[in-house]
Amino acid sequence: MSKRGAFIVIEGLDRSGKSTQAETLLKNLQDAKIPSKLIKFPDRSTPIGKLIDSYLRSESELDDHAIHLLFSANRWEVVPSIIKDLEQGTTIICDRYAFSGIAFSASKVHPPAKSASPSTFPIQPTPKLSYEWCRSPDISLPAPDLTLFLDILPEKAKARGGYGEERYEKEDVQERVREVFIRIGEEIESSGVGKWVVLDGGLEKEEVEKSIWDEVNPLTAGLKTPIQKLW
Ligand code: T5A
Ligand code: NA
Repeated sequence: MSKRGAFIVIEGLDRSGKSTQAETLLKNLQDAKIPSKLIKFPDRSTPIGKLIDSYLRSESELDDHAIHLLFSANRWEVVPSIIKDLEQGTTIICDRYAFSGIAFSASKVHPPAKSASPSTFPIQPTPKLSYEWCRSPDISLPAPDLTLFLDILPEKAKARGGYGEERYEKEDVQERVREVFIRIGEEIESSGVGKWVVLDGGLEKEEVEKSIWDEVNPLTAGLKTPIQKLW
């Protein structure tokens, strides 16, 4: 059996440098003559992606369940092409994946209830969608062989260009999102399906590039193992 390409996902908070690093990695793979391709979610170019784009820009409102399912459908519509490319030996770099889907949706909370007497205790916000519910539409998607999670403190991400323009780019949201990402990473690592690596996204671009290459390099020879499924 000939070798297949590796499925590499780059995840992280908003402005952690995912797109910058995904493009650099593509260039480095191409320079090394490794057949490779970059994809990104949400893919705003498809009919489903256009609905997502309008929602993210706050130009439209959608029920939380409905937008979550659209994000998932936007991944499922690309699955046949992901599998075909991997089987033909192309390595895929994927800028965000199902993990963003879970982290952002499971972080949505109800606004605090207006009580008659102000409480002296901090009230824990209640999630709108459970973690399990958020995970279910993405069950059986192709599993990444490697997920690189670019970790960054929300306050540091905020200082970078363009922050605050889209719906979820608020510090309290990003802090909850980061917590969910950490939980997902622990589950991936203990499931034995694919590898989850946390990298410091707060470093200089060139340093992050190097830490990514150290992780990706062992996969550039191609893989003989079958493509696995998420969870
Ligand atoms: N979402 C997504 C869901 O809710 N559900 C889902 O299922 C999915 C897939 C849009 C939103 O959708 C949500 C999550 C998001 O809130 P998007 O289209 O990926 O997702 O968002 P973008 O706006 O394209 O990307 P991000 O905001 O996440 O930014 P990146 O890609 O992490 O960061 P990047 O590379 O564009 O860099 C940002 C800025 O920082 C600089 C760059 O030059 C740029 O100006 N920078 C650095 N500066 C200093 N040091 C470094 N190391 C730097 N690296 C980059
Ligand atoms: Na991006």
